Amino acid sequence: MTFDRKDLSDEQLVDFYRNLLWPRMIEEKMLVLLRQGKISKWFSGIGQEAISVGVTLAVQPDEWIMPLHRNLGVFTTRNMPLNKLVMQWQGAREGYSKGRERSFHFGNREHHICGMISHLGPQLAIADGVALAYKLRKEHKVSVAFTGDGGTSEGDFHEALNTAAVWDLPVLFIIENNGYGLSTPVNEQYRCISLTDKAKGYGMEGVQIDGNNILEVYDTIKGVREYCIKNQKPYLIECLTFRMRGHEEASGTKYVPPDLFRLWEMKDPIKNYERFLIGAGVISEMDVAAIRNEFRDKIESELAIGFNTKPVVADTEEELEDVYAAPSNSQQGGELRAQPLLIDNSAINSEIHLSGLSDAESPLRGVGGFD
Ligand SMILES: Cc1ncc(C[n+]2csc(CCOP(=O)(O)OP(=O)(O)O)c2C)c(N)n1
Repeated sequence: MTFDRKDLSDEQLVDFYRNLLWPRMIEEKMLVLLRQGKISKWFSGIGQEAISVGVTLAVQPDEWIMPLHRNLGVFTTRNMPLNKLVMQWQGAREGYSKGRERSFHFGNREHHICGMISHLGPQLAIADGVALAYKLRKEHKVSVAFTGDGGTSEGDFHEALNTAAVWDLPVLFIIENNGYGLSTPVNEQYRCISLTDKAKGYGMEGVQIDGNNILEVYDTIKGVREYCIKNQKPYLIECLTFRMRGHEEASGTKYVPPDLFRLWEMKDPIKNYERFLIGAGVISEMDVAAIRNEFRDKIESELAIGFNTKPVVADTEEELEDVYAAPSNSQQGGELRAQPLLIDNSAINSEIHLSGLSDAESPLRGVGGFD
């Protein structure tokens, strides 16, 4: 694996290393806790961290990311405290979604992370919506959506990429091609040579990169982000990697040929990057040991806080309060019911000028309206 540091300072390279190692060490601890029966379910991103971490480092902290079930590195690189993540995973009230979801099906507005939708595709269209909002507000931003190789076979993938291409939306579509969609290998998933071939079909640019090389991920995403903002266009990035554990911990890996694990173990994103940093004299073996010790201690102290919560007692009234918006003044004291959302379409349509279509022909006709 070849690392090209370009103009990154030593401090940045070490910062990348810390960001990369942190989710790996958290996950290693989670696997132990799982076997001790202290947590119930875990989707592992071990071996794929360079993608989550590299992408998150390369975009702005206030740009929305739509992650999936293996993207712990997105959450940690956005500096979500581990103790609160543990509370979330335990279904505690003190977590991010008041005990309503566990696992990675949650988001957080403050960190600009959208909760994953389990159906493996809808987050892609949401990224379109966010990018449309950036476009209409003339904000120089991109939205980012993750999908797996399996997710690319969903109808949602087609709809989201086609819409982004036709509406010229600045979206980064990141495919983590990790060889398997549950037990389905990629040769049973698609017939194109590379998933970036699909980009051509939508009339957008695409690139395939080594998803285990953090500097390649970072540099590519930084460049592509600028392209998307400047040209107001989407981009498809296929990151090659491998799923080093089972689909989820309970399901095993019997269907994966052992040679593949041996091959990809040699391409481990952390070991390779660590070797590069030591070889380049950026860090020493002693520095590595010190960082690992620091993280080990931090994980223990954060877990102690994270596990120290009481079980949730459901309160129906409070649950309903989070379902409906607060009633307006005119409704006070009256019956609470859903109100239609009225948006002035003409303002949207005239601002976006999609392909020079008239308002009546515009694909945005009807956004928020009733026709
Ligand atoms: C519509 C739908 N079908 C099936 C599932 C069950 N499921 C969850 S993750 C997954 C595998 C997805 O594979 P891929 O997109 O390659 O992502 P990976 O798990 O490899 O990261 C499946 C089949 C689901 N959540 N939604």
